Amino acid sequence: MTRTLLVNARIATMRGGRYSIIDDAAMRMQDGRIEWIGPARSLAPRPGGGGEEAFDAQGALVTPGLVDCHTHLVYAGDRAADFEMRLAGASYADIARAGGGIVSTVKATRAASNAELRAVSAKRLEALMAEGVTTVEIKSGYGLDVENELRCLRIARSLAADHRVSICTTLLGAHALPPEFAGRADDYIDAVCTQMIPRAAAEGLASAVDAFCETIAFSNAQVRRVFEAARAHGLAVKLHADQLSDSGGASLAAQFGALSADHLEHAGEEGVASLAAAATVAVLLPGAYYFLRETKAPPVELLREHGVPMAIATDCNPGTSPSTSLLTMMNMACTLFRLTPEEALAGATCHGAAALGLHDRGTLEVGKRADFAVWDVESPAHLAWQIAGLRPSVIFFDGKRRS
Ligand code: DI6
Ligand code: FE
Repeated sequence: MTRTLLVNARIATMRGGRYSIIDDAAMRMQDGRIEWIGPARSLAPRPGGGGEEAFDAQGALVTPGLVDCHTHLVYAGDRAADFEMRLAGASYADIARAGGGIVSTVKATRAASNAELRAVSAKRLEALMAEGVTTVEIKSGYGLDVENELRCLRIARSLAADHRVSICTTLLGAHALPPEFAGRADDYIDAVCTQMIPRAAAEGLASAVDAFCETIAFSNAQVRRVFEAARAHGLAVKLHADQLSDSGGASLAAQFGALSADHLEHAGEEGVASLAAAATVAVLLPGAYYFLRETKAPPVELLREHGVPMAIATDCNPGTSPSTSLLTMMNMACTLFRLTPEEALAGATCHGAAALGLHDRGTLEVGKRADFAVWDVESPAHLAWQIAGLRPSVIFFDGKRRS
């Protein structure tokens, strides 16, 4: 049995997604769960006595462990050449014709050995963890055939064996059309629905299914089929929705009770209202917006008005958001999307957890997981203010000190 008592902390519980501080707070933990939290002056002696290890936060800010609820971090190769071409004025289509784009990452990923793919993925995961991330979602989507999609999910899951972090996996078979199915998108969707989803479900490799709903990816009708198959196999759904155009993605996600609708730059009021009605989380991905030099920001004001929770994530992927810094995404959510630092913190904790359907974390409350980060800063504004360089001084995962 592990018993720990955190004292002398300024705790931002993030309860209900709201920011408020308990000054001079204490938090008692047992076996990875929070047993008691509140002002130190109200702390009663442990019932029945018994020792506990004390950790003195020395007045530092304590937040829930960060949750990165949208990453594609299992991939091989890089896209630096695409980046240079785009800087020189090439379009997405030019890049694809020159052998770049998503298909080049699929090629590199398929060619990588398990050990190689695991090693590069572990590095990205470790970079996220160093900034206080204690839960990460990892999507497949660069295998694009049954065996490679399942392989990427297996590698993602295996990372939890030697990293002290929670990993949640999502099957994104409907990410792009693999070259061998050129001109046969419906046949590929058949393979996703009749092979990938059933196998991922049967082998317990994914807890959710995602798709890229876009003119350059899959249509609403195709996504609907994917979601129906997910539902039939008891898997939750999420959607890359309205990133490049308003294609009704937000409404489609809501219709299926999706955990989250992600990107949403082009979502309109109808889509936002449907997200609110379905209690679907909006996941904002400012890294992709920045990297693609988009000019249309997601409808943050409408999301606020309709009370849709806004999560923030890295979207870590080689093509549109090659980042492993959730803190930088918090900065960008503030500078580019005009979130407040408190909203950004809620987005990287409480709402990030909700976007994964995980209700045992993301806030610091009795009964929740004792995953938290200790920061030598004053306020959420200090967390979101810096562009790179900030690290928590201490991270606890599952009630135990990780650093
Ligand atoms: N939306 C994106 O921005 C990325 N995937 C997606 O569904 C692009 C991924 C890539 O270009 O490799
Ligand atoms: Fe993505």
